[in-house]
Amino acid sequence: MARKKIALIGGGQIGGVLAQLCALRELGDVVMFDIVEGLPQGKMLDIAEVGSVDGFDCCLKGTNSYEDIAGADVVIVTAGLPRKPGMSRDDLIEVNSKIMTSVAEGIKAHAPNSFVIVISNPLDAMVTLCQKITGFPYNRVIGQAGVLDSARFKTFIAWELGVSVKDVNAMTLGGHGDDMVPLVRYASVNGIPVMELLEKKYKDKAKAKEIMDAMVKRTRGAGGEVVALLKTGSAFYSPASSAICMAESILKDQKRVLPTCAFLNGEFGVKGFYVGVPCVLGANGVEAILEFELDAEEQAMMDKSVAAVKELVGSMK
Ligand code: A3D
Repeated sequence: MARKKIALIGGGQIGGVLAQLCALRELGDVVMFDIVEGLPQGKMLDIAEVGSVDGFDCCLKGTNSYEDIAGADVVIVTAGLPRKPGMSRDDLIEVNSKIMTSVAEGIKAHAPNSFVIVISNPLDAMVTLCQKITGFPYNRVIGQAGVLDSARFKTFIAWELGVSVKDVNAMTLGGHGDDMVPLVRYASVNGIPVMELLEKKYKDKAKAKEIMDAMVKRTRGAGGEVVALLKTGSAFYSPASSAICMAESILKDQKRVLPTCAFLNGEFGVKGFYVGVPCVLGANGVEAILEFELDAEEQAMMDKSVAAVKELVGSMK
């Protein structure tokens, strides 16, 4: 049986970590495409040369030609500019739309049967554009945002409560912007509601709410917090790990339930837009969208987030 093949479009900061993670986890053979000559070739050579140290068997190839992505099972797109301090993700829309247009055409022509995971920002708009241009079915074109936003939320909860992050469960929904919806009601430590634990810790409901509000705010601004510290780009380790988790679920048919930027057809009251919701990811890409009742406050936050996504998508020329 042939090995799986993963194509990475964009060989920058995130692309490099994606390639290394694919190799370390032996997810399949990897080809990295970038328009800069030498960059993908150099990065892939660098990673390939530690196969004996890390103990992985896979072929790693860097390329400037789309022909090399032929036969890819999964394509992960990071081509595009990242934010600089003071920029919002939406400021990238004009330049990254042009890049995404050429990328999607390349994928359509050379990897027509692939599953595509988009990471380029502004995420919700770039996934929409990628699907439109490739014309691939919606279950095969998704975006990574929610796995990372949720992971950030979980991290802050774990730090606050002094527990292992492995025992924290929490999720964000909505668009990948400042209006994303961290779901406080469902945040738990091994099933114990986080709000209950905060109220026990502080013996004060108002204080517990204040602490949770601060974690929600930090989650919403977490990407910007990293950008402000790095000054030269945005987060790259964490988005790479998050996308690999989604790719692995598809490649290995794990059917993990992951917050995914997926096309909605009425779910959560949204029709015709890509928005972050919990999805079952397996061999058929998005195999199911797990819909559940939002309370009035959550629905209002979701509506606000979706309105921002609609405005963003509408602003694409
Ligand atoms: P960076 O290190 O600049 O890498 C981008 C790469 O894209 C560079 O190597 C470019 O040469 C390449 N590129 C540019 N144009 C093309 C093209 N037409 N075809 C192929 N490659 C091209 O950025 P990065 O890796 O840090 O970030 C990549 C993208 O991910 C940016 O848009 C970020 O804003 C975005 N990002 C998303 C998240 C999410 O969670 C959604 C998180 C962090 C960053």
